[in-house]
Amino acid sequence: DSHSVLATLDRGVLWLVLNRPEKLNAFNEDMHRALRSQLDRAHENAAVRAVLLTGAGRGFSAGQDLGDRDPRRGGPPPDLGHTLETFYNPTLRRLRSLEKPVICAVNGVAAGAGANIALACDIVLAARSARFIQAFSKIGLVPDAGGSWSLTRILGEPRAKALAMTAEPLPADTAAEWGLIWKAVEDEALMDEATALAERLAAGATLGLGLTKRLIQAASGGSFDAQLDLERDAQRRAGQSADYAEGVAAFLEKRAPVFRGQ
Ligand code: T3D
Repeated sequence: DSHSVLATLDRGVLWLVLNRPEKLNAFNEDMHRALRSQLDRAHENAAVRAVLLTGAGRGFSAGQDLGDRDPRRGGPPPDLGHTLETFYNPTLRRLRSLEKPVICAVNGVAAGAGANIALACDIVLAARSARFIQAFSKIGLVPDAGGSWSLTRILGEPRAKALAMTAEPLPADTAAEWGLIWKAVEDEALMDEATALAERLAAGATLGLGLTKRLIQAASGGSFDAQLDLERDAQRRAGQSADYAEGVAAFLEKRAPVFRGQ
């Protein structure tokens, strides 16, 4: 088993900790495989009702491990289109398509693909000392791991271009002010807040939360009219779930609902 991603299932929350702290959790192939297989497990295992992604040590992730891209070793330049298609893109697609809440606790610097993997999660909390860096331009690359999409969708072209072209670090507070993340919290409070949030969501009506994620992601690509149809279809499914029946019964009985994720 790989140690580059630590995984624990606790109270319905699958904790995934990127674990190459001496490299600021930079991605090598082993870490990619480990993260991907844990996300597949999150998809397949009904006992997983939320995912909490964070990093070990002082950083969240410094993106691609550049030690694996050393041009001084000789040989032809790497085919980065191939590495994206093989390693990064399946993980990004899995994060977005997973019909369960994915919370990201950005515990420190998030650079390059590390920043954009965080931004692809559903709810992002960041330690006040964390920074988001679109580091790509410093080494002649373009934003990947979904960054050109998420930065532009969320921030608009002016800020997206400036961040991507300058690679200036964006402090967590500014990221929150700009709506790039959910909130910045005191460093010491980050893990407690993220855990409480993940556990709350893991105790929620999982089917409804998964459909909510799908609807919101579909919204920016479609028309109001098409979105009404998607809402109708999703609500039809949610309305047949046991958790919905429990939610309404609990409301009428003036008690807290007990959701089972079904
Ligand atoms: O290749 C493909 O498949 C295409 C996909 C590309 C996706 C990408 O992510 S490209 C962008 C890659 N990432 C970067 O360019 C960021 C590089 N790192 C940095 O700029 C800085 O490390 C940070 C700003 C993130 C943090 O700075 P600082 O001063 O807090 O830490 P540091 O001293 O630079 O780093 C600590 C250690 O981690 C250091 O090792 P050492 O000297 O103690 O042995 C450093 O070399 C190592 N490290 C940091 N980032 C990476 C890394 N090692 C390998 N790859 C890294 N990306």
